[in-house]
Amino acid sequence: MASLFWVQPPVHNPFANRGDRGKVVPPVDFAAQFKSHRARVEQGLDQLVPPATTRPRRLHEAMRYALLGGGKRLRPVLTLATVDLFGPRATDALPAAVALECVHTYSLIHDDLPCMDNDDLRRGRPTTHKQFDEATALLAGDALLTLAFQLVARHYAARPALAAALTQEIAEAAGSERLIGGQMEDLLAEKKADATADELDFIHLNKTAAMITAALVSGGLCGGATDPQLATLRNTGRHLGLAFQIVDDILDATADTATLGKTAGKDAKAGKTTYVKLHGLDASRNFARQHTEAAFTALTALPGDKAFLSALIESLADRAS
Ligand code: GRG
Repeated sequence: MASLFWVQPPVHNPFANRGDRGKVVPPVDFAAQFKSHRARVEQGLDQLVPPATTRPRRLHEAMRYALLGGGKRLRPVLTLATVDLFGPRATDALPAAVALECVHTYSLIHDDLPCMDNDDLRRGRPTTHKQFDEATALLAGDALLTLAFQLVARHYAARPALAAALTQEIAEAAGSERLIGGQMEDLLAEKKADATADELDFIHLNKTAAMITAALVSGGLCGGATDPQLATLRNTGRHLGLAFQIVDDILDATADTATLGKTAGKDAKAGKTTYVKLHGLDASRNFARQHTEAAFTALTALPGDKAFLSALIESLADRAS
């Protein structure tokens, strides 16, 4: 399968050509479905984020620069793909999907700042602080994080229980024990010669897997998932998040800057502990494969047609084949 992000041979996907209860269905047109989900996300971002002409203009320009300048849109597409599993009576998950992309983009803006990763390139363009200035980038990140919760409160006001559940899910994923905690431990680990495997797992489970899990769970919440189904989505997100991060480490070590759209080889240059540094390339590829297969296994407990979601998971693993 040729994915929209990269071109690699396919891995075995137990859901390919199969719908619910193993019923054979026509092959999923992954590229077309991804494009359609992504187009919905782009439109949602454009419409739900204040126009660049909003006062103060410079701040809204910076928010839109960071948000609308590319990116795979993995998290919002995961939300839309997940809610689709639950059928046509689900609540529209687009505002939640946009909120997740706002949180993710804020974290990228702040991660790129000189006081953190000090990067010049993001999504193939100058980072927000390079394009504007540090203070504007900091405020644009703050504003995107805040906007995420404004969107959830506003768009799910008629469903207060759903609004509360989404708020809790996204806030916990983005908070001090998950995304920000993972980032903190990442910064602390950089100051040491070597991080342990346990520290590396904490960093990746929280810096990477937490937001991916929140994307799946938010789709489930909009779809009215039961508690066991939400637990399954968390388990899927954990494995998918770890696979995604391991693949990210492999790509940092093997791909070039032009392909990645961000500076390649940064981890090794910074002496950073990664899966590749701890375990080597082959073992890292095996770990990524194992977590991908565990994500496929978890998916079997969910309702609906899993063909697109599983093809998306498969394409993420295939980036490092
Ligand atoms: C500043 C609180 C705070 C957190 C920063 C996102 C992040 C945490 C750091 C960026 C560096 C990094 C390797 C994070 C791991 C997660 C990850 C791979 C993020 C990049 O996500 P992609 O590849 O990016 O989905 P696009 O640009 O496609 O959206």
